[in-house]
Amino acid sequence: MILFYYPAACSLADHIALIETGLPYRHLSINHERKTEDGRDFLSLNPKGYIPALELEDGTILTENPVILNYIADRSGKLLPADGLVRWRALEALAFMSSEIHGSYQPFFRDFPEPEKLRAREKLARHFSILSGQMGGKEFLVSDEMTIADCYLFWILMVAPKSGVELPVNLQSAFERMRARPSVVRAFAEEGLA
Ligand SMILES: N[C@@H](CCC(=O)N[C@@H](CS)C(=O)NCC(=O)O)C(=O)O
Repeated sequence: MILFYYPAACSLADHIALIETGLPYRHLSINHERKTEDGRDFLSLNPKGYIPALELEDGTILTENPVILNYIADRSGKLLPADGLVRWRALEALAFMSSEIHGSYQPFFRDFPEPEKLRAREKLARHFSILSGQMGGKEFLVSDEMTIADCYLFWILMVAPKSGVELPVNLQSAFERMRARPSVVRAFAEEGLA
C-alpha cells in the first residue's frame, strides 16, 4: 500500500494508523505541482487533488480520511472493534471531527476575513468542549483502548493552535501522550517533521 501525503497534513492520521497496525506501507509525498514523489501526476490518481489517498496493491485508489482509516482498521483487525458501542462511538467521533472540526479549520488555513475566523473559533470552542466531555478521564477518546478516532484526533489537536482556540486540559494531555507514542515519533521522522 502507498500513502500519498503532505508533511503535517491530515494524512498524518493515516500514517500513524498504518504504523500502529503494523501493515506494510510506503509513503510518498506530493509536491506543489501535484506530482508524486515517484514522478506520477497526482490528479490522474486522485482527481479530487486532496491527500490522503491510499493506493492498494492492485492500483485501486481510496480517498477520504475516514474511509482510509476504516480500511486500515479492517485490513489489520486493529484500532476498531468489530462490533459493540466503542466501534460506533469511534466512527461517530471520526465523522464529527472530519466534517465539523476539520471544516472549521478552513478560515485559518486560507487566511479568511476576521469575522469568519471569529465564527469558526466559537464553533471550534464548542466542538472541543464536546470532545473533552466525551474523553473525560479515559486514556483515549472513546475507550481505554486506542482506536482510529485517536489517530485523527491527534492531527486535529496538533492543528488547534493555528485557530487560537485553547484546548481543554484533558485534550492537551491526550495530545502529549499521543505525541510520545513510538508510532507518532516514527511518523514525524518519516514526514521530516521536527
Ligand atoms: N474530504 C477530504 C479532505 C482532505 C483535505 O482537506 N486534505 C487537505 C490537507 S489536510 C488537502 O489535501 N488540501 C490540498 C488542497 O486543498 O489543495 C478527507 O477527509 O480526506
